[in-house]
Amino acid sequence: MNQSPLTALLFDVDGTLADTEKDGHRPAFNAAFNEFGLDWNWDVELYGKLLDVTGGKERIRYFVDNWLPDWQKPAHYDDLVVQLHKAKTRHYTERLQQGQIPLRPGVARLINEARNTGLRLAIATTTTPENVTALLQYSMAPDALDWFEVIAAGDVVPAKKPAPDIYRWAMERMQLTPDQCLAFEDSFNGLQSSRAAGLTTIVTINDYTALHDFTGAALVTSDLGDLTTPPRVITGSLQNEPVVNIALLHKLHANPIFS
Ligand code: XBP
Ligand code: MG
Repeated sequence: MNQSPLTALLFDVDGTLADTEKDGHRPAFNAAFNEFGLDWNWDVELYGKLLDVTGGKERIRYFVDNWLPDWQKPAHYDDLVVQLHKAKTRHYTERLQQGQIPLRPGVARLINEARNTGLRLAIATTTTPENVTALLQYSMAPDALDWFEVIAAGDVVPAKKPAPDIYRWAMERMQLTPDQCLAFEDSFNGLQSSRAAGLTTIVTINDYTALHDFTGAALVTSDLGDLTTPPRVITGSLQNEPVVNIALLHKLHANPIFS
């Protein structure tokens, strides 16, 4: 039971605000590998396995260590990873600028409702800050960056999700405690992170995360839902609300029933 009134919503980005991984991050990594003359190609299935590790630089290292054990790392390997990742960020943000990645169903609606009812908003993500800026600006609204009080992203904390640090970092800056907030996630690692930070969490699944273990979520749905297309409930209840709306958030916050 959360004793304090609901004050803020903390959103993950990748997989939660938009389906960014398969057609956004993945091709951007491949474009960077190509640019550097590396014949590495992360297909859709392999990328699903690589998503076990959060953080793009960390993911490249995980791939090299586990899929290319015989590859001779160059002397400048650490720098190569940094440069590859910079190129990947450029390719990714270019894709966003071209408007290639829409928000997931219900995200724009819920964020508008939250703004209209005075809930405070923040981002807590593993991804690079430029990626968040580009997604908010090009997929949400030109001024959407101003709607979020804190953007907690990337390397601001050394321990990425599933560690709770990024959520704690965001709440510290907002001077809020976990029982004043709700988190939105899409993945096992994300849920581990938000729960370890003490946050009641709503999960919306996607193709990569549908089979993850979401024990501890207050609600698991296909998406947030729009008035024409309600969400499919996987665990929990919409409590007589048609979609994941602010009324439901208040109910879940006041009386979270964890799966
Ligand atoms: C997101 C990630 C990120 C992105 C790539 O996880 O794992 O690594 O895939 O971003 P979450 P960068 O949604 O749990 O925060 O390449 O910028 O690291
Ligand atoms: Mg995510």
